[in-house]
Amino acid sequence: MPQIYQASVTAPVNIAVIKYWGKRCTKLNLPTNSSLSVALSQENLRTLTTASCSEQFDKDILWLNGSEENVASNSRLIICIENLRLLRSRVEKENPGSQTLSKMNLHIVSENNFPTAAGLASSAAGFAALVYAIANLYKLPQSEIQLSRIARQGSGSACRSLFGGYTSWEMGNNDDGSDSQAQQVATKSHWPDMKAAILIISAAKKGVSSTSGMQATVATSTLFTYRAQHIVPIRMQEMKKAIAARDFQSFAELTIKDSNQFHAVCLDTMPPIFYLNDTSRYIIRLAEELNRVAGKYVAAYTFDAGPNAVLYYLSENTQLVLGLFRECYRKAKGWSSDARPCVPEGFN
Ligand code: 2P0
Repeated sequence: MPQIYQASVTAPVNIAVIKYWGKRCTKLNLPTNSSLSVALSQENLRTLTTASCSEQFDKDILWLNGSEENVASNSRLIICIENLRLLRSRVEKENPGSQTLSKMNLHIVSENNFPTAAGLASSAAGFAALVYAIANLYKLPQSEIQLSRIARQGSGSACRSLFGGYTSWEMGNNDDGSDSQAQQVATKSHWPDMKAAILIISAAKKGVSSTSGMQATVATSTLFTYRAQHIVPIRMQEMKKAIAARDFQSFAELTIKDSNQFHAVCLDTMPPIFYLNDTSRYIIRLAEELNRVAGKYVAAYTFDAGPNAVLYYLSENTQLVLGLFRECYRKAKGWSSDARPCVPEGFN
């Protein structure tokens, strides 16, 4: 019976506080601006992936949350696997006695510990876990930074899920993507008081996918061009400084402004893209009112390509922030039946 080789890893969901939106090269997933994210706790949100290979497997197969995916029609998945096989074949060439794992078919089993229908970004954790699991299976010498260039080609935001804590994706300058990679800015333990909560407003699948939404934005929005060239580079520096100094006031202001600008850019796209709904805007007003009454930033909100909110707050304000949002959730109309008031999160 041929041997089965196997490796398992987990990867966290990441939520950007400086948003990635726009590609300068769709083939290599090269972004038009750098971005920065926070990895959420793996207790509540993570992808667990097991990669195995064997001479007895007759084709590559991926099972995603129990259902078989068609690998042959998933070009991004194929690119990731091909890149990893190439690196493994180099290892085999340099170590003539080693097993030729690069020639065997792969079986990949990937599961999220959160409902896929929760409307939360799962492709980032998914591609990060897949790349890392195969890299471990192949015992590749490449660092997480180097592997992030491969995960990036699966899904842009996936490159940031190879790290815990605070991670930047540096857009790079090269046309071949060799310097478009993620790196850790700070560990989770650097800022122990930082907390996050997710407010699941709707589990519905988003109307416009990120990939097609950003292409429409690149083609039609002038605000987008200004943002990418003149605003994000400054915000990236300011956000790194805020994190290094554990300065919640600056962190919150930048997070809120960048979320709102990302949605303004979506609105500036032709035809306009609406990811926020009435409940999202209600949450924005509530957080703004909370901060106004407190006279400082207590809760920082951010929204990705969908209506669900992520709130960042300091542990000293947990009762205040979660109490308010839970209370309002109970009373508010318009929260869909699959909504959950909040899922308090730590960080990975
Ligand atoms: C982000 N988003 O920085 C931004 C904010 C959504 C809004 O990264 O086409 O799923 O696979 O590279 O990574 C979503 O985009 O898109 C995303 P692809 P991806 O998190």
